[in-house]
Amino acid sequence: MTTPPKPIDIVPLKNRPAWKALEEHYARVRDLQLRQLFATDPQRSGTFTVEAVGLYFDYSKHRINAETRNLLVELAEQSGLRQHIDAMFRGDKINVTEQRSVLHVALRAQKGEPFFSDGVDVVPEVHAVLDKMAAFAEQVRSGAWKGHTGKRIKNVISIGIGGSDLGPVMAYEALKHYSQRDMTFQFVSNVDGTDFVEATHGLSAEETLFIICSKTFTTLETMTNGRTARSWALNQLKDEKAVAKHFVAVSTNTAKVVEFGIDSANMFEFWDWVGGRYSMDSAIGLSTMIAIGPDHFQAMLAGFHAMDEHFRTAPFHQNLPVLMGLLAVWYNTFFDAQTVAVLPYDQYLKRFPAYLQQLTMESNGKQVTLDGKRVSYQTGPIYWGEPGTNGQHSFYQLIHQGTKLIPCDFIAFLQTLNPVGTHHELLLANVFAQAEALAFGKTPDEVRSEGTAEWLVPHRTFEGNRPSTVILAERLTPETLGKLIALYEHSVFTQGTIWQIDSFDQWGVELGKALANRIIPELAETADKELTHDSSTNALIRKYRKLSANSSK
Ligand code: G6Q
Repeated sequence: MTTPPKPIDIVPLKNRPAWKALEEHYARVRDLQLRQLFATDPQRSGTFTVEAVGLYFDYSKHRINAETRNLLVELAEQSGLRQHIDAMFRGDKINVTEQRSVLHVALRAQKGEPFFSDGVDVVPEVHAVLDKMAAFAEQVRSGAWKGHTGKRIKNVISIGIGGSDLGPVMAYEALKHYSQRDMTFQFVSNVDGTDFVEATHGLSAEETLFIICSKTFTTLETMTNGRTARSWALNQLKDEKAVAKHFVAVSTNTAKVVEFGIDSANMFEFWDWVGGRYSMDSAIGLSTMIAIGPDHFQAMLAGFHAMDEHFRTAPFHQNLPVLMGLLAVWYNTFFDAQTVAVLPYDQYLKRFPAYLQQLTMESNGKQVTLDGKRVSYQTGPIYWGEPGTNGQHSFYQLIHQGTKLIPCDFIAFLQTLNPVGTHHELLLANVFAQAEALAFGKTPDEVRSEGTAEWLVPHRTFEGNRPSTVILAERLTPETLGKLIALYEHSVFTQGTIWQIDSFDQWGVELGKALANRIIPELAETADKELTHDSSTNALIRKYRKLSANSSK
């Protein structure tokens, strides 16, 4: 593309009246104490809790008052959020730097509900691929799909990286309870050969199906792992024809899939209007569908869709993704909080924070606005986290008593999928207690009243006033998972819209890839060949050459 796209007609962030009002407001409310806010308003919990789409979203333990919320909502309006949402759903090319529509919402559209990209309704294609996935998934699950030697498939290995991996891994772990237990599911992403070797350890190629997931089908890691998988399988099966029964592909690039040796009949398509990190509910989720079955997959899509509709239609002050996004802006941009901790109190969600790291940080880790100007405010916060209660015995110390402000998202389910003794009550008591402890802390006088020696009082005091959201759902189901993911997707969208950045490109991953491609042949060259990097990089390459020369002697 040689000409830049039309400039976006939005007032720069710091010139919006609501922004200016928020700056003044922040100076007045930054020292508000949650203890006091709750003490003076017995209704506070109700005022700052929204129940929608089956989620209970309690944001009362945030350092805000009603005016803060109103100003943040005004900021969203003045940032063109309403128009931007409409533009996304309309299929406008809101991924400005790549000139693409952003239509992951179409992946979960119902039959007959149209979504357009370049004037074409994409929903019939989406459903055609979903049907093809369902037929294939059923064949594999039932054993009707046989491997080259006639044995049924017991092991599925999904090969991909980034957006073509993190979603499927997370979803498999999250929905393991619903998965077909006589099959194994593995995910290989890292170009480190260990990933492949460990995933295939002890497996028989006769019973193994590889799904090569790559939007471009050119990604170094995936192609390398894909080729290794091919050799591994053919080494055991000794017949090129076996590829047809043991390899399928998910991609937008038919030519490259065929070049790799996979029949286009065994390819599941998706489209360039689906961003990698927004693709887990496209054919990239084929492993998820094989694991949990087409009906559960459909239920997950229905969950996504319910949240999409809520985001599209609910007034902003009751709109869960909008509220979540506005709170992220409030802390990140005004309080200068650098991170958000995501703390799911459910072991099945152990990969959820890792998944969200890509979704949030690849989307909003940007330093220029849509028109290429350097931002003069903080953008994307760092997202991180671990499942509860494990984190309590490790990094929570810093959240409670450290010098940094870390807003937390607690996620919990009222019913467990695995009722064992009193485990679930203990789990829930802990999540509720953590949010309470963070918000209200423990004053020096309270510590003293317990008989603590004076010298220990400062160490045992909890300042409190540490903000958190508590998100509750009834049960972890495929549908709930879809809702939770879409909640974060649209929260990211809300933040990106306010900061006026492109949440859908990822130019920041390019430089490292290009430099690695330059270094790959240099590592293999003879020890004395001239290197033209900086002195540090040159020394690292020489160190490798020397060591690999010694080890090959
Ligand atoms: C996500 C990114 C990135 C991408 C991977 C894999 O939004 O675009 O993480 O998903 O680089 O790319 P391929 O699917 O093309 O192999």
